[in-house]
Amino acid sequence: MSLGRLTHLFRMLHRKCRSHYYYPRTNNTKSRVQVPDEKVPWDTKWEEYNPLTYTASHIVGQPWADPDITDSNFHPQWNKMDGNINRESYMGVYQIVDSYPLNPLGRTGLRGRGVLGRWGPNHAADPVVTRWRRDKSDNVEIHQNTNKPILQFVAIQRRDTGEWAIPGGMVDPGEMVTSTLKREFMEEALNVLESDYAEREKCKATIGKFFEEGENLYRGYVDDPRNTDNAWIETVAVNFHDDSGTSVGAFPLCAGDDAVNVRWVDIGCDLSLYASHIDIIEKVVARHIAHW
Ligand code: RP5
Repeated sequence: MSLGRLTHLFRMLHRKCRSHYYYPRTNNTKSRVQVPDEKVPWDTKWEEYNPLTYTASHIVGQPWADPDITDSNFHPQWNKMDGNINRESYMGVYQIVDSYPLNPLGRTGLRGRGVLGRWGPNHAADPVVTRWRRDKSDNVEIHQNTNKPILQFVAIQRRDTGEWAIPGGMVDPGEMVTSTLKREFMEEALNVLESDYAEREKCKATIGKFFEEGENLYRGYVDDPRNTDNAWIETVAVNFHDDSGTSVGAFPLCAGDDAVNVRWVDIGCDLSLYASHIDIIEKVVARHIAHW
C-alpha cells in the first residue's frame, strides 16, 4: 500500500471526535466510550458497544434543530434534499439503522445528536481567505528552509474551545453555500453584526466582489469534536486568495459572533487547529505551492 493511501486511511479514522473522554459543553458530565482504532468501522463486530445516548437539552425545540427521531410528526427524508434541509452526504449514501442515521466514518463513542442540530449530516461552509506574507518593503517573504513563499490565512479563535480555526459556520436551511461563506466571514472575521448600516453595506460590496473568485478546496466530512454516531459535520471549503494583498488582504480584521480573536496566521505544518481544519489548510498550500 502506498504511503499516500496509508495516510488517507489513517485520517479517515476520525480522531478528534474520539480523543476527548468527555463530550464538549457538558461540564465533563457526559463521557464517550473509548473506541480503539480497529473498532471504529461499523463492520467490525463489537457486541458490547453500548455508548451513552446524549442530545443536549438546549437544542430541543430550536428552530434550527430537528425534533427527536421518535417524534411522530418527524418524517425525515434521509440521503436527499428534505424540503430546504440538505440531508445528503458528500460521503455517499449513509445507512439508517433502527431509524437512526449512522456516521459514515464509524463509531464515535456516543449516540444521539450531542449539541448538533441535525440528525445525520450537519452542513457547514469554510472560507479559506489567503494572502502572501510580506516584509516592510512589500516583498513576499520566502521561508529559508523550504525556499517557498509563506502563505497566511484568516483564522479565528473559537469561543467554545479556544482553538484557532477557519471562520466557518453552519449552512442555514435553503441558504446557498456561497452565501454562508460570505456571511460567516463577515460575521466572525469582520464583525459586521456590530457595524452600522453604511459600513455593513460597504463591507458586503467589497466581500461580495472578492468572494466571486473562489476555488473549491474540499467537500466532505469534518472530524469535529461534536460528532456522534448519529450526527456529524460536513463542509465545503473554498479558497479566496488576495494575491496582491491589496483588497481583503488589507482589510482591518475584527472578531465577532462566535469568535473571540481574529488574525492573519502564517501557514506551516506545525499549526494546531480546530477539528480537521489543518487538512483543509494543507490543500490550500498545495494549490499555491507555498511553504509547509
Ligand atoms: C467545523 O465547525 C466546520 O468546519 C465549521 O468551521 C464549523 C461550523 O460550526 P460552528 O462554528 O457554527 O459552531 O466543523
